[in-house]
Amino acid sequence: MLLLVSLVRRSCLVIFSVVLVWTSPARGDLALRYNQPAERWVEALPVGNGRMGAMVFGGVDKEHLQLNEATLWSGAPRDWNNPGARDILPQVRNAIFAGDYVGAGELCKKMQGPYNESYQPLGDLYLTFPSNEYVGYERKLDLDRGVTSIRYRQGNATFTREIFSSFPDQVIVVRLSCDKPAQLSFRASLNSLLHHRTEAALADGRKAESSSNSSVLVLVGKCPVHVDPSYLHSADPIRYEDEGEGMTFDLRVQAIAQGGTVTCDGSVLSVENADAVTLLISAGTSFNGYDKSPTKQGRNPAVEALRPLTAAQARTYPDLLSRHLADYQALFRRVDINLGRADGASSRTIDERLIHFAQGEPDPELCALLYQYGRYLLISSSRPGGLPANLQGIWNDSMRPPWSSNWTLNINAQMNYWPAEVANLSECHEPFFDFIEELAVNGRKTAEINYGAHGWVAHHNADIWAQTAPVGDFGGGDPVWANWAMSAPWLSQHLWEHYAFSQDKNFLRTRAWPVMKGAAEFCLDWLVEDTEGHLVTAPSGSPELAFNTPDGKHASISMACTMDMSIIWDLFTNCIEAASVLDVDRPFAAKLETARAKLYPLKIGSRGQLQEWFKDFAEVDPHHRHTSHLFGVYPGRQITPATPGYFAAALRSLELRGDDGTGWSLGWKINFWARFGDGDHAYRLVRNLLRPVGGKTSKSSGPGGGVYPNLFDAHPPFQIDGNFAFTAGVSEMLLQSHLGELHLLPALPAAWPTGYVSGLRARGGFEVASLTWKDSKLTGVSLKANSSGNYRVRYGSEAAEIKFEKGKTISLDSHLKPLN
Ligand code: FUC
Repeated sequence: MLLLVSLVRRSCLVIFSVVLVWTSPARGDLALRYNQPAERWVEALPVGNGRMGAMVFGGVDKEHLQLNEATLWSGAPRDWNNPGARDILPQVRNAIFAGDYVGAGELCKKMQGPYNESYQPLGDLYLTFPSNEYVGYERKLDLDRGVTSIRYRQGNATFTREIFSSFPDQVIVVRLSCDKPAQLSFRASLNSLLHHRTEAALADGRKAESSSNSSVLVLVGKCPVHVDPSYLHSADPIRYEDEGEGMTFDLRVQAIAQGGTVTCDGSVLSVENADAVTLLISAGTSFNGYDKSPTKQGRNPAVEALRPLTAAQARTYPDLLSRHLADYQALFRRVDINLGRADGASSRTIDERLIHFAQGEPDPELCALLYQYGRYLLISSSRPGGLPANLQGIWNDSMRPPWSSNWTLNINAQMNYWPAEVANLSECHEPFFDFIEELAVNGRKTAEINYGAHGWVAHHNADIWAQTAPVGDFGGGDPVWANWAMSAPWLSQHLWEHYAFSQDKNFLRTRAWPVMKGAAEFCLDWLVEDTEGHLVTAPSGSPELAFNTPDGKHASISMACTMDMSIIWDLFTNCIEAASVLDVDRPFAAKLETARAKLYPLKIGSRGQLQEWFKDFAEVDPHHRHTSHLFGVYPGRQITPATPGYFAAALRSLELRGDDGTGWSLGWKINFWARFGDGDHAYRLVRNLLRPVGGKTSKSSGPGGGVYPNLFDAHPPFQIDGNFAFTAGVSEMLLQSHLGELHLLPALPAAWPTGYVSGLRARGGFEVASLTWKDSKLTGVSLKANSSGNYRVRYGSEAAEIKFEKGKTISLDSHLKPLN
């Protein structure tokens, strides 16, 4: 019991004094450590600046950096809309209303467009050294510095490599050094899976005439004009047009040596007897925007690569490093988290820790590490001015990556951004807003051409060209996923959430509202009345799950799936609130209120579960990875303790689905259990998500997802959304703010009895200056508000109105003493 309780009982307005400057306790050990080089890609360590990424393997005689550039994609803008869809839509609806769900699905195929394009791997840098004999090997990724490093000894010399991807300088930096002089000799070469050639260049970019004055190795290449998705079995999945369309690129590596010599013959860059070497890796592509041909209207990739390289050449290594640290730590150090300690655990390598944790040994620091790794990955894969993190963030070594490494919009792309606001990386959310605005432009055409509807629509998949039509190659995609049309309202939630956390009305007015309103306009046109006067979506599918039809068949398309209804409820509710905050479009908001009241209602099924479809159909796969019908629990706010019947039914649905699933599915379930206030059940999913998958020393210990040795989330295969959902989920266990109040420690598991967190953000414009707990009880909290006013703060079943002052940190500590 806390004094907070008695404050509520006296129902007085409490004005807390402004005190407490939060001094962060020493930051925990935030490194992923290994005592051997990576053999496989999922053992290598990622660095990234939002645009340029590298997977660092750390081999002693052969270092390998697998490189990426976020804008390198196959294809070009094209017309994917399907004018024929307009005539099919009424036929689909007739079939659905007649109960012919299989027939409706078949008809849906006729509304599809082409498949989306694929994210492409840039290339590989190899460094070959004379000797593979070593002792004292250590490889690590230091999350607090955003630097990966390798250290080993050969004879009496200690060699060190430090690698980071700099956002301020837009290059990847590799520093090789040794504690003895003239010991660094190696050969560097570049390769790429894409069509390419290499050449030598001078430091100023001109082509080198002789090897002796060249210090830059250049690889120029071209992407295919089309790459089929990995799941498509086709005769000709990768198509190039050598003289025609296809993105071009330029990758260059420059060696700057202290002592020794540097030469480049056009295929190998050689360094001999140097004391230390800085390699600068730069890349540019001809990408010039989602709506521009990368050949006819493209940028000059050589210019794009040379600009940052020229600027970086003029800086010393310490300068490059300190600029990187200043930029990176300004974001990363905003959140500090400690979930407790277990003796000895953190001194082990990650591979060992995963195994011990899976065997039941406590390792709360591993949970905190994975939490911060999610933040590291977001900072490294999503920066203002760039593209949003795709299915693999920015790290991909394949020309046909899983699901094209695209933006899959029925859960995955949104999930990538769940931690952005709460885990205090709001800026990293920005590329997603830009992308959503592009989809809104293209989606307006798709809505009009395909469906004769206002507003904007997007479907299951998007690519760098902001593809908005349903994919499937005009009939080849399964409508269970391909025809899902609810991306626009779900994506709009992200802009609203940015406002909710930041209280930035200018953003709400100028950027969020047009996107939200356009999505709502589409929904108003897309909804039709059923025979009882309810508004339903038709066609409608619950991603990506089929149901058993009353006549014993499998189908996926019907009407008013719960997810559709909850997403639209969410959008309309957010729009109504936005119109009120901005005092705009009141008649439109009134229309939305009327429509919201008529939405097909949520239903409770025969097993006490929240119905997934408009009828109580049985799932073809009762343990399916998607839990779409629970959108209203998370990330929505329709199903809460204020709707106890639906809340209980949703919880029952989650129990029926079980505790397994793909990586991202496990991550979503952490968030659900947090919202259900069950910290121990959320922790069970935390444990499942940390299952070791497919390492050299670790075998998959479950049927579903987990993490690889480099802590990349395993769908499997690697998919980054599970990493981000983990960070969001743990945040949600410690702080919630979706119900118009700040809820402290809403789902603390018994496994984390003592800990603290600082830097989490909450809707309403709050930031946690500190939150501490001991013996599973809240022991201290101080909060900072970005506006003045009263706000409710809850701990357990008790709540108090707190008066906040703009910009001031309010400590509640003195009011949290146990009463007895
Ligand atoms: C959807 C999911 C898959 C995977 C893919 C990228 O199709 O059902 O599990 O996450 O997206």
